[in-house]
Amino acid sequence: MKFPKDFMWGVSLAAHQCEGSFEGDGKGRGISEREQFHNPMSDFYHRYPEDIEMLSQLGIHAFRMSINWSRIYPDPWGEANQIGISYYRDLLTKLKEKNIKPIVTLSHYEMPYLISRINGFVSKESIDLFMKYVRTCFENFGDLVEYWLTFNELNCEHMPGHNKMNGIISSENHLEWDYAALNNKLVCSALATKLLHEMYPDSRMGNMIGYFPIYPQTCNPKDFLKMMQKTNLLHHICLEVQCNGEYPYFAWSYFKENGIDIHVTEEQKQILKEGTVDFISMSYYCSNVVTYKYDLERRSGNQIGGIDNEFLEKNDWGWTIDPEGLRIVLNDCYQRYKMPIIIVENGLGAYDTKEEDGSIHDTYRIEYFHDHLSQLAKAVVEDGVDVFGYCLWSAIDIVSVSANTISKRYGLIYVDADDDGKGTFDRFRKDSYYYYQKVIATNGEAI
Ligand code: BGP
Repeated sequence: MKFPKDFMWGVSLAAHQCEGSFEGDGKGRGISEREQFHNPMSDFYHRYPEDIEMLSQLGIHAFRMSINWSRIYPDPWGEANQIGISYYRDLLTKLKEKNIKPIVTLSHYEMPYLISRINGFVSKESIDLFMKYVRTCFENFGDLVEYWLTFNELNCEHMPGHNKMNGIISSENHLEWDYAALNNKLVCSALATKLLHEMYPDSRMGNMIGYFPIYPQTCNPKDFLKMMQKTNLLHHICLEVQCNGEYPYFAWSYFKENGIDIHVTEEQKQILKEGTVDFISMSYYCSNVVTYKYDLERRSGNQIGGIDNEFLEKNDWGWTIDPEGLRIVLNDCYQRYKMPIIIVENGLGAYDTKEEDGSIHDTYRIEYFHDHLSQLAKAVVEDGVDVFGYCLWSAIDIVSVSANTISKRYGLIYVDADDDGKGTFDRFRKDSYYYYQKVIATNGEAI
């Protein structure tokens, strides 16, 4: 199947999972604990010219990356770090020289540690601090970036237990904190969108949602209702606000039922209306199953909870492998919001073995991409969903968020490093690299 002529084929990375170099060059400490244990991650901070060269040979049109806030503002109340600015400017310039369009996430699960002083995004002060950072990014990189994303997987960040992603270091969990932080981030997202449009009218802002289908366990209407409620809560609060500019009715009912005050002001409601995004971006990895009999809880066998799906295979970490789910979520999302969509993450975490000659035969990953891209093609070509790009996860091996190891590998390019942060850090192309190279060269015909 042939994809539309201008379809953007790309790859993804996130700064805090690949850069390393947590200290030095003026960077401040980031909130992520991982920083303490896995320096130098994939050493992307030093090796990015080599990585961009290898990615350019892959033939990609787009590179989805993130900027590390604590590299730009080690202290969010202080001065900008010029070395950090030069670093990202150089990276973006190199991409431009290779004719690769960057898709830049402003906040991918990372922020300066010092923001925890004000309890992170729970505090309204975080909005000013974030916007100061955003303005610096737009002023310094705006001429090199056409596509921006606000917060990575914003819908996942308000799930209980994700304090750090909101800049909260306390181990206490409060539902009200989760939603007050979400509200402040939604306001940041709207303000960033408005600012981008003012400064660069031709640039475009997208949101980013971790989009996984939730299936009812049976055809019992009670299970269906449960599925609908979970889907609304997990996916559609963020999407409704970011695409349509206001909280949906089911959000208000949920807040009321749970005694949550999100502290949204009338002025903020107006900002949310005026700052809707230009396109939707999403990650897609797996699906979940729910039943009315018990609540969605974390269990082995699933990414974020739910119960086992007997019809699906799983990877070594228990994440379901569900290519058809991708077609389902794309149709569901397009039908509801009628906005252009780009997939900015989709990939398989697996243990890889490097042979003595440096080859890596990751046939399982090729199979995963083949199956998912086939469903993507059906969604785009047969169903007519407006998907304008696909960036797979990940460009090179990086440290996994949930496993906190590099041995859960996703990359098309192998990084010779182990879970203790030891190795040569040399890069090796996996078989999946050559597979994806053909897919791009044939605009999807070689899927
Ligand atoms: C997404 C995150 C990514 C990435 C990916 C794979 O949720 O946006 O940062 O890490 O999942 O997950 P993991 O690293 O946990 O294996």
